[in-house]
Amino acid sequence: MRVVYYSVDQDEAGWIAGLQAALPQAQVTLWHSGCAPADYAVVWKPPQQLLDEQRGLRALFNTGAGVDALLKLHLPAGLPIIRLDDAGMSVQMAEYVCHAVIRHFREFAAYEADMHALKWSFRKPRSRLDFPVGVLGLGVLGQRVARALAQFDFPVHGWSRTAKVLPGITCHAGDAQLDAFLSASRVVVCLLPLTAQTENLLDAQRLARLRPGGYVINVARGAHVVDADLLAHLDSGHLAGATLDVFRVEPLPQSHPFWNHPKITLTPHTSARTLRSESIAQIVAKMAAIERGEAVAGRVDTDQGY
Ligand code: OXD
Repeated sequence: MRVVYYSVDQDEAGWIAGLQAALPQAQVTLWHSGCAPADYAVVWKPPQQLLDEQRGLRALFNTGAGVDALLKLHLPAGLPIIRLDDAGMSVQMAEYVCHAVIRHFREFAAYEADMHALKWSFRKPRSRLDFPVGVLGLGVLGQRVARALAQFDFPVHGWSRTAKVLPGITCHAGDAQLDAFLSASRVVVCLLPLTAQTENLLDAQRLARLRPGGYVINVARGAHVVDADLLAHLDSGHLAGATLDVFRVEPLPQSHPFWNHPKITLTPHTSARTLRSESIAQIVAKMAAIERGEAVAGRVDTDQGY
């Protein structure tokens, strides 16, 4: 069995060594133009050329959570695209989002500023009932985040394309319930896949529906949020702040106004990193299942876009 690996920004040597150790019978190599035909490809943001040349693949594994970059390519009809399901990402996402919500709710940034000013002063406790959190996207990551927030007794709303029932979460579904979901939320957390339907979803009109003093957390893709509309709502005071991990252009250009905005906290697309050994174990188990002719979880529906 032959496996090719390609990534724009992961540690190639570590991945190839890890895959080779987990697949001693296979030949694992870095993909390059003209390399021998492989049975499986393990990739992150591959070039079109890889797909054009590797016509005999039995499946292609995406080593990140989102498949939007992959689905922009011309994919051979019928090629199974398999994404990671969880592989240690959902707990990281839950940590990141709970940290951002709690940092805002408990005003920890202000307490840190007070500490630097040697100031001993209390802020009035706020009621978490006034901080309903809405999670946009209830896939593996969104469900874990929603459950984690509910553990802290925040009222949690969830929104997904198709209806879901999740204990302790008020679930909304479809376009018809999006406005009700946004109006019920003060904090909105974006965990949606990026598709033609979800691009620019958080625009001026939808952000206006959040409760006054709203807060935006984007850990999905930069293109879900209309940058200028977010800035306008932060500047008007309708929104109290935003924590952003993802951007339309990454790395975020130094001239972008998000960098210096007093109400924005940002991180460099790090909310849930691909964990190499967990991911390799999952990919290798799925390859073995495919070899046995079994169906595997995490197959991407290329028409839906996730
Ligand atoms: C992603 C990832 O899809 O980092 O954004 O896995």
